[in-house]
Amino acid sequence: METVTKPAATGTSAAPGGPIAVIAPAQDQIDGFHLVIDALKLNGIDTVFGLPGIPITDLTRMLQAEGLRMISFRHEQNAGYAASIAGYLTGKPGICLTVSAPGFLNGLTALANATTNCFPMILISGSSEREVVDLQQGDYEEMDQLAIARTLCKAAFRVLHAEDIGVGVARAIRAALSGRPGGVYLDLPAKLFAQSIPAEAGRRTLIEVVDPAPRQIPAADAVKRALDLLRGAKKPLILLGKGAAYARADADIRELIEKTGIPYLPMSMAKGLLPDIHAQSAAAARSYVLPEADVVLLIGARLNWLLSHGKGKTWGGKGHKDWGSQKFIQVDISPQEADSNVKIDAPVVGDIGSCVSALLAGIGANWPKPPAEWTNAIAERRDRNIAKMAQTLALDPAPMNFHSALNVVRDIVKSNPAAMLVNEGANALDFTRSIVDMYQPRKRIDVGTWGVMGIGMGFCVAAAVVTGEQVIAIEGDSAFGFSGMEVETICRYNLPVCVVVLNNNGVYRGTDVNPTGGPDVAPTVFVKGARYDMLMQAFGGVGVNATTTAELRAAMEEAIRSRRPTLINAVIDETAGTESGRITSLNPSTKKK
Ligand code: FYN
Ligand code: ADP
Repeated sequence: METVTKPAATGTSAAPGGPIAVIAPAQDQIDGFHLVIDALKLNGIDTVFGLPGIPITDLTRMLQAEGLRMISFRHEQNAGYAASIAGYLTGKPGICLTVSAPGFLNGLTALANATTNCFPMILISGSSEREVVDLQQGDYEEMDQLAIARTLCKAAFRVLHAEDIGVGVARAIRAALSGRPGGVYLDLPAKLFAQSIPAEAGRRTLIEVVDPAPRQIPAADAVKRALDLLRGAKKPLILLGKGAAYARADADIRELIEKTGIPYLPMSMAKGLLPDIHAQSAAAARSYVLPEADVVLLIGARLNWLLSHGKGKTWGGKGHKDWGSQKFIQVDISPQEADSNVKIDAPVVGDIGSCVSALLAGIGANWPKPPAEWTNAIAERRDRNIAKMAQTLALDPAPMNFHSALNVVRDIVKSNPAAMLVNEGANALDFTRSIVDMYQPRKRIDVGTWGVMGIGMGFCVAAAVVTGEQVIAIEGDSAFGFSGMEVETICRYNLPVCVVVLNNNGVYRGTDVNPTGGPDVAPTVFVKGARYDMLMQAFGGVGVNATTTAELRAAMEEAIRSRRPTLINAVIDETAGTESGRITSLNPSTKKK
């Protein structure tokens, strides 16, 4: 196929201030720009998150000109987080488009986080020409991005020739979605965009990926082994992870839980798969059910740090490394996940939809309910915890603390169950997770497996763009700072986002002092009485300073009624909160606090 490497004057031209005119290649030719765009469109991609600059600015213009939503951010990391959660929420790979080298690196954190969380995402970055990079001749933003990306994501590809763009995009989509979803890097050197090839031949090189996430049917004997173990359990427990939420097998998962009568524990992003107020939820008896359960069915949840690696005191083990007496059944699409930390007695490998329907088929009608001693003991512990929390929530101290402020959020989410909830911070995260009940699947999106700070505003933009739903973001004041500038992006696209910054003047809280007595504040302390609400006003959004629960409630209700970009600076008692929230123990210290 004859490739025109000399740029055939494709691209854009702009009289200053005039509309951008996209110069399409000669009628019978198609250029790299449009092959990339057509390949994405052919595969149902309608939105790209990114940040214009060399060598992709024209591509961002052409994407918009060709009818895709090109959502531009102020920092690539936020565009990457947006793409990753868009992938989780839509089941289609989220696309993040960046410039080369520093832009690519800024997007890389989000790509690695997507891979860690099993979110399908493709980071597409422009890059320097191969021959210059390989000779390290100091090109503009020279970097071997493919080699670097490979270490941090599920797969990485580079396209050098226009006729390979179709295959490149197809490979990236299939890698991001098939099996365990994850992050993929697609490297597009600058010269590729201006290449043009005969249009008809070019279009024939494009691939519409067929069945990118093929069902993976579990082996019948694996299902039987799992059911035999579960049937014999005296204290069975079902643990739902975000893999179960991602799998979109909501009805089957609910039927499995309700038909068996087995108590369940949702991990943070699985909250809402069944309403948190469900009678079989053991969320409020967590530290009772984990060590007590005798058979645990993990559905799309890994026995990683969030589950104390399946061992230690959390699971009734004597010492830190001692296993408890549980037997584990693990439903996961990744065959390598089983035995990652402790023995899995019944691995069920396949996609969760197929696995749960196979388990349901095996359960049939007369499945023996768990012994009442077990379910009553859980109910007793849960009700005690709920009563204790209700007492605390009923208090309305001045200034507000996490409980009183989040009691307002709890009511607002209850009356707006379809709203998306974005959540990050330390105390702001841990208190919200246990205080704010969720009622629908895939509504709570948070820091996930890495406990990463900075997902906030990127997640807000993506959630609003791909769901159209109202978005409520509960942010610690430190966490908000990582992506705060994107409130301009939220205003620019006039997105229905209500951000609540729980402002206690610092990282964790605002009470640390400089032990030397010197002028510098302590490392964890911020400007006292900062007004984050004024940041939103700066870009035409609504900013409210709330010092009482009544002001907070009124501001949130107005934000949701108006669907206007809103930031509420909720002034929290600076002594409220603990170091690192509920994971203080992860801080190394010579003597345990
Ligand atoms: C939970 N609980 C409740 C409720 N829900 N009580 C009453 N009502 C309700 N609705 C109880 C629950 O039974 C626990 O009490 C307690 O509240 C805490 O529950 P949680 O939060 O689910 O469980 P826990 O023990 O904190 O779980 C450990 C963890 C979690 C590591 C999974 O802390 C977590 O996900 N942390 C993420 C931390 C993170 O990533 N931070 C960002 C980085 S911070 P008991 O059963 O009595 O124990 C940077 O520095
Ligand atoms: P959590 O943090 O909520 O406990 P994790 O992210 O640790 O959840 O675990 C998610 C697990 O779900 C991963 O091991 C992943 O392989 C698995 N998973 C994701 N999607 C699917 C799916 N469609 N079918 C089966 N397993 C899945």
